[in-house]
Amino acid sequence: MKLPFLHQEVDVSTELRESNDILDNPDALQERIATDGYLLIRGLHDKDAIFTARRQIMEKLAAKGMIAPNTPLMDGIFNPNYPEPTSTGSMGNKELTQMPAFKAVVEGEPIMNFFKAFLGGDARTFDFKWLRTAGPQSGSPIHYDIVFMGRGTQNLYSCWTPFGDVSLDMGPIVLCLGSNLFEEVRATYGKSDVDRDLIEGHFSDKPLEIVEKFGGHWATTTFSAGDVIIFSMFLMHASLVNTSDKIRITADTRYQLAAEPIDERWVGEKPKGHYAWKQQGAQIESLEKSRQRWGI
Ligand SMILES: O=C(O)CCC(=O)C(=O)O
Repeated sequence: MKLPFLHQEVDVSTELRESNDILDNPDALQERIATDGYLLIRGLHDKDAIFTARRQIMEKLAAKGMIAPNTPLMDGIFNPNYPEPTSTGSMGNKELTQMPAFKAVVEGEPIMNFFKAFLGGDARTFDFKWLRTAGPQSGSPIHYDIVFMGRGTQNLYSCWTPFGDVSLDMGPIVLCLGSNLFEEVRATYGKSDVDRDLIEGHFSDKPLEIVEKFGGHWATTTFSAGDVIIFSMFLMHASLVNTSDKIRITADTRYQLAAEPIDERWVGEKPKGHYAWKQQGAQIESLEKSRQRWGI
């Protein structure tokens, strides 16, 4: 199906393989993520837990004026008169990410127990949480996560959690299947660190270029409240353009073995975060120049 993706119309498959049938088999899960690069789990979370958090997030957004007046709060319809992009201030915003109802999902038993079994030991999550309030016309760029959080173990996973149903027009996450096996990309871009190298962070502005040049194909699915998708640090992904009038509320959070080294930028009471990348005065190398330097 052709879907709007950054500034292109892209053929995106709308089917992803579910892994619910192998949930109690960590070896099979490990084998699958090594092959596919992701695990889609339907209904991992209790819907009530998701909707409780959703309501509280929506209340905060409504108090800021982001929800269209006289519309049902839980629909999350964006107020077109809101003066700023919807994503402003949501990522890592403690007012939202420290809410007990939010933490009850992203640090709750279903996900922590999943990672304990999957990783074969006690798991922990980064203290910093990326909560996204992605409004109309938003979409995230194409990247590997490793370039943003690769200073600890590489046995690290992202989990994308929708706080509500996400239809195709709400800009769901989109994965480049096969990109976990792009050896030359892994060996160059995949060894970067945005704070050290001051690169753009994303790998391309053109989803079609990726598949033409490196192979793979783009895929997404619709999500229901309670579903999660877990993926490796080396799976290229982005999000589609949100062409609806709603705010897409999702979190992406990170999990690893508690005993392994952790990227210090994302831990503690006040995680340091990106201390150089895109900070004032930072000279960011252009995408074109980075790609030339990497020879890809
Ligand atoms: O939700 C999005 O828009 C992008 C998510 C993402 O980049 C991630 O989960 O690492």
